[in-house]
Amino acid sequence: MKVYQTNEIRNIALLGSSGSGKTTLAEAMLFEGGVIKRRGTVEAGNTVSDYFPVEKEYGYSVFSTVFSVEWMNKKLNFIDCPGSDDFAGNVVTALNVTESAIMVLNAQYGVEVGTINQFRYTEQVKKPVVFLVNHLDNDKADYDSTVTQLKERWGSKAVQIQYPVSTGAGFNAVIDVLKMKMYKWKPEGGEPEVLDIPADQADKAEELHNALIEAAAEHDDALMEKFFEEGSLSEDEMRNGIRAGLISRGMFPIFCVCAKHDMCVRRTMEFLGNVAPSPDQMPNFKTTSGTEVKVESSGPTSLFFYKTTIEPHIGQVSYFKVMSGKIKEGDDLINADRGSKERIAQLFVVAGQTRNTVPEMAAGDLGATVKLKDIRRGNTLNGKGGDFKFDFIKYPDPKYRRAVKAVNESDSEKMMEILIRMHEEDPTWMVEQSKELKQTIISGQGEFHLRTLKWRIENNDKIAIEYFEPKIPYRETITKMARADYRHKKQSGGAGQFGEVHLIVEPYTEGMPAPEMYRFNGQEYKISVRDTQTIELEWGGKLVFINSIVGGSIDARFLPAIMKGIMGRLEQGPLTGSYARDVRIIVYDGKMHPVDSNEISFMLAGRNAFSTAFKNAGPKILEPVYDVEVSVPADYLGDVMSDMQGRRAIIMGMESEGGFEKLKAKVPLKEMSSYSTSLSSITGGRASFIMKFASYELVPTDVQEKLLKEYEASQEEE
Ligand SMILES: Nc1nc2c(ncn2[C@@H]2O[C@H](COP(=O)(O)OP(=O)(O)O)[C@@H](O)[C@H]2O)c(=O)[nH]1
Ligand SMILES: [Mg+2]
Repeated sequence: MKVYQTNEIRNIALLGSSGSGKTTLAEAMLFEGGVIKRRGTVEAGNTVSDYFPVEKEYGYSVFSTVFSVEWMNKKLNFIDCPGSDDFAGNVVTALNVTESAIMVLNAQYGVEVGTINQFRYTEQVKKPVVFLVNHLDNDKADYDSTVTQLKERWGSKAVQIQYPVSTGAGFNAVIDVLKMKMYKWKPEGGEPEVLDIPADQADKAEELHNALIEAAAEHDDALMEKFFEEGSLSEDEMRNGIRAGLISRGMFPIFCVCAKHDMCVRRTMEFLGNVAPSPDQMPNFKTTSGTEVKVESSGPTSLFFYKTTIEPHIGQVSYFKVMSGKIKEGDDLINADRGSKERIAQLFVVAGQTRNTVPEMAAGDLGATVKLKDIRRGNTLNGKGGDFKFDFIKYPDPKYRRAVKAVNESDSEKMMEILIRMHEEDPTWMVEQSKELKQTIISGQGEFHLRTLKWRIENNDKIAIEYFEPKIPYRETITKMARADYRHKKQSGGAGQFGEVHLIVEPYTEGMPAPEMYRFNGQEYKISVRDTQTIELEWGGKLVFINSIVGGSIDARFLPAIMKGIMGRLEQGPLTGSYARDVRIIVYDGKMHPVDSNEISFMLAGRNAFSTAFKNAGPKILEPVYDVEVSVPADYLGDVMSDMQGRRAIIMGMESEGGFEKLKAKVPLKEMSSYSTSLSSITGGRASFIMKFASYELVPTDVQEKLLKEYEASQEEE
């Protein structure tokens, strides 16, 4: 392959709901580009894009696949992304290293929740979107309703550039109102016949052509002026206006295609080559230090590694974008994140798992290399004069978690290694060895996402693992003040132990006044604050520890031990062994023994005095509550609402948007355990949700009682 310059490159993410036809389209483009001699099919499991065993097993794309096609002197780099929201991490990555996105739609279903989800990701990174309506040969295809749904949601920004003469089994022609030509295909697709628009289509084509001219003129003042003066624009001027509209996201062109029969695929690639923005036509990237980096080959060499995979027989393949400068085979670079030196022994243009070497790549290009010594996804490698570091990809928050363990204890370490490696491959697979829950927790985007991980570990690495319900990171706190004292006394053969602590506990609230006087059972306790320590607890919330000892009843050297005892009890709360938080403690009195008092005595006395006081202070369990947002087609709203109400949800609001309802609620994490599965069964996979930690809230009394019983039972088992 020749070396393409920045303005000859187009980087495009292939998006769209599962089954909309992205992988089939990729296959047709690779075929038309001469990269493959025969088109495979998803059904036969022999496509270029779905080459991972798990993808063949499921018949879905699970990982994004990079491939390049040369078309009309342009280099089109595509990233075919999985459609399921469970694999959103791949979509977010692809959108960050490409300049525009094709959103494939299935003409049978129109705008799906998958379409909306993936469109949301394009909004987050402000990338141009071209709508491509596929499956036009399907008898249930409804192009007009699809266009109506697009306009309902995106208004006049959704502009038709093409429409099919007919849909269903007879589909073989498209009217293109940019070119003002009809494209017609033989059953085998491929090269079209380019014909004049037939008379019976002339009015409709003219109307859409004028609408397109007007839309194109809108995005460029000079074109607008020309349009007002002359009432029309040339084809090239329309292209420039459309490109400006794409880049500003003021215009989302609508195209037609039948990927399965390879119809209108060439025209789509032509449009991308002619109109989609090249890397240097989009806003500059920012480094972690805020420096703006222009995508130009005259700049210092800098590669950003956005993806790594382990491939059979070759090991790690590392995918990069040339952020600045040029890269040549044999170049030595420095890893800005890890400091290590790397030689780029080979440069590859990839198509799935096939790789072809190229001598050089220009700024903006997408390439791959192998056998790097010390690379991680997200690293930047710089040549001389380059000291850039990039970290611009923001991954979606996890929304499904499971505890995991190896079926055979002896595999645990290996399992951990693999899980960390998998996180390297898909950053939305997050693994954490939770000290608090004493579990290894995997979190991801959904049940399917974690099931895929399990499949890979069991089939590729031959390690059996099992998932189970993860514990909930509850918290404990108090709701009123209480006083307690505790004497720790031990007389055993050797040294004795003695320590007595008197303390008051009360709920901590930000900005509460310094303590002065307390009254318990009619007795007054005057407080004279000698020292206050405010500790931000690593698990959230605060501890305020006040020394109000007078008359030396406890020597100051024992206060750290008392604090240590209390911290130990905060780490393992008195109610259910969960972290306790937001407590103010005033140690106001105590007793010592000249010989037997020591640190351990006061640690234990402090710990137990605190426990007792805590239990008398209206102790409550707090649970993590999440803000949940569900996007659901209007006709499923009722079912989703009642299901939500069964999850102790507080509905916070609702918004309607183009036939979809956005439901906002606050829901305890406990109730969200397998929400992705339930939601998908309630709505037939036509809804989706996002969730974000909001706050800790008191659990209802019945839930508290249940948790206390469960904890007691678990203690008896131990
Ligand atoms: N009839 C018809 N089927 C198609 C078309 N494009 C894709 N398909 C089928 O739709 C299914 C999903 O296609 P796939 O490319 O995997 O979709 P993806 O999930 O978006 O990658 C497969 O069975 C394809 O054969 C098309 O234009 N017409
Ligand atoms: Mg696919």
